[in-house]
Amino acid sequence: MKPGNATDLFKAAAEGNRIALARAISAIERGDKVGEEVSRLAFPKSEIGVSIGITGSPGAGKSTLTSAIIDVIRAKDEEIAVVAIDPSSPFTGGAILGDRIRMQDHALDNGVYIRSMATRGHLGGLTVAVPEAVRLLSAVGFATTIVETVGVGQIEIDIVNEADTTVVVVNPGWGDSIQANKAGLMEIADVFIINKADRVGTRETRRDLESMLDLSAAKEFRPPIIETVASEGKGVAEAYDAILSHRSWADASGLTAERRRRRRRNEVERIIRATIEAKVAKLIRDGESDGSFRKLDDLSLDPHSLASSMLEGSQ
Ligand SMILES: Nc1nc2c(ncn2[C@@H]2O[C@H](COP(=O)(O)OP(=O)(O)OP(=O)(O)O)[C@@H](O)[C@H]2O)c(=O)[nH]1
Ligand SMILES: [Mg+2]
Repeated sequence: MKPGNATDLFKAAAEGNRIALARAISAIERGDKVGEEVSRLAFPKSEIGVSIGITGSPGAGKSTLTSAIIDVIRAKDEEIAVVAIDPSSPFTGGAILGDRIRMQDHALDNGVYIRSMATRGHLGGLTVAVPEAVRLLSAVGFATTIVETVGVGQIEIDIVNEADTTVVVVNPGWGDSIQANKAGLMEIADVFIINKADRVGTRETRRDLESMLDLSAAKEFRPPIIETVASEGKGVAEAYDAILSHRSWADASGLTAERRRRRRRNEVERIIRATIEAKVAKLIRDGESDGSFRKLDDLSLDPHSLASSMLEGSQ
């Protein structure tokens, strides 16, 4: 296998070569030509597997829950992939190591593939790279891919909302569900999980969620609320059943097909946006280096005229 050859890389990854898979995802992450080619090869088989998005506030227990769901899936002898989104902000950066340690339970299991992804490098960042990586994982044979991300920003919410089923994890205690609501997580949930249900306040949190659901625009599918103690594996089988029930309903009602249709279009839009943004950045850099902006500074040329001439020059 020659590194850098997308066809060989994809073929090896599809045959179960994990090193090839890791390299292919790195190429996607960088957003280079090899990454694009790998994505193109993966595309026809990119919707065989299903995706589950898991989000919630920092420390809600998403990784612990993911790890417990892996146990449930492995008990059925199915393979599973996990994409953990490394938030590059220092605020949550410290949690990455924790994730790795928790996930290490599965490190020696070849039926489990865990990958962190970060924003670095890619044109369009995670919003372009993550869906491509999820497609690749499906194409190389993973029936299920979980995408774990902290629900702190619009980018993370966009990513997780494009999964076939979106799980929002909240904790007991006054405030967490309200925070989740403010962050826009209520609207995207297909399944709610109250994790750390061993703590006080579980009943109140359930009541909060129920009343928020009552108030929100009636959805065709009312998200179920499942209580878990992920650190002890309690309630996790029920949580996974709720995910499967949502999926059956979504498949039958046409929601899955509709979401995937929207996701494909969003991907095109993001790629176009990222490409145009890169061109804008280049025009500005060139304008600085070739002195075009000086005319602006001595007020001899107005911004409209300068922008027009720079755009014309780039044609
Ligand atoms: N009491 C209790 N603690 C839990 C439970 N589930 C997870 N924890 C603990 O909560 C802490 C955070 O768990 P993580 O799984 O890292 O949470 P996370 O949501 O992935 O965190 P970030 O990725 O940093 O946002 C850890 O110390 C876990 O052991 C639970 O059900 N009950
Ligand atoms: Mg985590």
